[in-house]
Amino acid sequence: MENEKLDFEYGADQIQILEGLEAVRKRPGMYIGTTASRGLHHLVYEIVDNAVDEALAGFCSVIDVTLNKDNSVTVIDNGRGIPIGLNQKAGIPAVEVVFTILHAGGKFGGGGYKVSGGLHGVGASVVNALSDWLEVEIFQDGKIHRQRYERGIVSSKLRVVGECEPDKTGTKVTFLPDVTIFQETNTFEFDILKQRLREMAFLTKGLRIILRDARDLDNEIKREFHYEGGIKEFVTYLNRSKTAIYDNVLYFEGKKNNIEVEVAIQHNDSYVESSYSFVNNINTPEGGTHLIGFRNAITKTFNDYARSNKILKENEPNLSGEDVREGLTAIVSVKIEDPQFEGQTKQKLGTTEARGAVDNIVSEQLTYYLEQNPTIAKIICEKSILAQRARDAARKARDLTRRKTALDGMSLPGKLADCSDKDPKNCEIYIVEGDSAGGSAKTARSRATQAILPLRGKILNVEKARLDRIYGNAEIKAMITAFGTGIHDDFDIDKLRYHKIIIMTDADVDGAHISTLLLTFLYRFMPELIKQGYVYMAQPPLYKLEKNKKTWYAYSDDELEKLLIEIGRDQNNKIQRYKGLGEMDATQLWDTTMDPEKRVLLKVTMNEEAESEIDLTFTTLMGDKVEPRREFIEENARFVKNLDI
Ligand code: 28F
Repeated sequence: MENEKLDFEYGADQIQILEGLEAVRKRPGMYIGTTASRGLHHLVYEIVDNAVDEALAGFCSVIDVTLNKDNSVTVIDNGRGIPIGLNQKAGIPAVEVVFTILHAGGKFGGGGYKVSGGLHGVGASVVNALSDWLEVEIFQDGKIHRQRYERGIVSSKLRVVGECEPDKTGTKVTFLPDVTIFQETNTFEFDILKQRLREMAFLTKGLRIILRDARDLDNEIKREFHYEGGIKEFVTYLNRSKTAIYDNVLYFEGKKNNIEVEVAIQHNDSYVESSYSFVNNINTPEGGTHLIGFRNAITKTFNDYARSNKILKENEPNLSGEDVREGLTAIVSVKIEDPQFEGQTKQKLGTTEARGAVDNIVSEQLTYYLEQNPTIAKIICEKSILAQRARDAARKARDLTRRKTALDGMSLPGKLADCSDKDPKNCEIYIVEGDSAGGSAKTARSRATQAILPLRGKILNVEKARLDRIYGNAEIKAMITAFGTGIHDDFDIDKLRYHKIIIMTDADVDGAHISTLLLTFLYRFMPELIKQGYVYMAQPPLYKLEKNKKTWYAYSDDELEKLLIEIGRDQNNKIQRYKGLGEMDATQLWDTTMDPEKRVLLKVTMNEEAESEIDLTFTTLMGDKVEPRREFIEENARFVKNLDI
């Protein structure tokens, strides 16, 4: 930013302020985490967050988000409209403060106005700084007020540009992300925004959020999220492809020490816990004090209830936290002024008071609820006791394997063909479907760096099995020992023996199913492997094409079409459709799928911005309800193509 320009538009006082935004452009990562896809989408959340704050303050009921053809985004709310009057301290209109001064909400705001605030809590000025241009329109007193900024600098003053209905109020913001900042990608993904906006709607009961994709003018897509029941409906939604073991969703709310607490829970017949915690509408994947308070409360309350109602006999040990949480789906949402975050990623709530607040509110209201609903209380206690017994059996099974491995000195699974290199960075392991494909892969592989672990048939669906069965399963045991990381409390990513875990299955429906089973296992039991980018999918070809003794491979139907156009569609073209890996010999398998020089690997990633959605994807695909699965597959048509159904 040249000073000349600044001096022209502003007095000297403002120069320092503008340097604030220049810092954002110099180091965008400091403010939005990353300039990759995630950071790009974060811009939208920042603007929406401000509108959500206006909803939480009780003045806004609808937020409308539109993806425009020129790749800009428009967000409109029907709140009071950002104040346009002069801000005394800064000497510029309040709206300009919001868009041009870093941390505007906290510094210049009326204290405690901002509640939601994005992951980094930085607000609209950061979005402005990282946009090629941004326009804000405010509807107030029958007039439309507009201001425009370019790369964070005011390019046209706040002025009235037209009239609106006299009682219409609200704010409209349109911005175009700066491609010089978002170099990796500047295209918004509807599905990513959809997931986070749905989550925001669940977390703010009554608020209507509309998302439109207007980039294809002939086919505008519109989704609307509106939940009168808030997080209660969130739990129903998360459990929709599971079988709940009682009808009600338990809901507790209250305020203590200026902390607003909302909790919703329901158990299902599965064996996994799906709890999500939020602070000021932001997911806290690492939990923190609010989640600890919640867990304390339910463990204590269920034990008390089970004891005093003689469901748990005197000589029986207490239920553990894990026991009462088996099959639990829960949302814990707190709203705190100025929350403190800890941990490496600053995603763990540290505020001590939150623990007591949640514990108190949940203990008190859950105790009352159980007394009023003995049938439900009994169902939960009985499930917890079954969980306790299974956990006991699992522990014994694990101890046994531990002792065994200690005796034979950490023996690797017999079916594993390990690689000779011992530096995990260089090593990869192929998890291969079926013994015959496993055989070809063993012949084909590069022995130094590629290990092969063949699995027989379909592996256990961990969504439907208790821990004792999971730990007793041969295929799962083989993977755990091969990876070297251990599991559960013993999990240690530094002990990972391969930095690429490659799932290689047939390119058909069965193969897709096996891949999903494997991913489900990894996601539930070793999520760090996925989060840290160690998990990949191999891409075997679908077709082999031969002409004049030359060979080509095609990895999709589209690619086959292109290839046929390229080399000509002749009589003597021989096209072979591969039904499975087993149809390829070792050389072919190496050439098409395993040769690091030529192969295409898909890295498995997850949209951590909406973690609850990932959970849902797995339970929907792996659960036993047919209807939600069909709906899911229809909704995710792209995925279907990959699945080749
Ligand atoms: C499309 C994005 O940003 N909506 C917003 C408001 C309303 C107020 C406000 C916002 C007050 C002191 C800063 C109005 N009237 N949508 C939005 N709607 N910000 S952002 O106030 C901003 C702060 O300094 C508002 C009375 N109080 C607050």
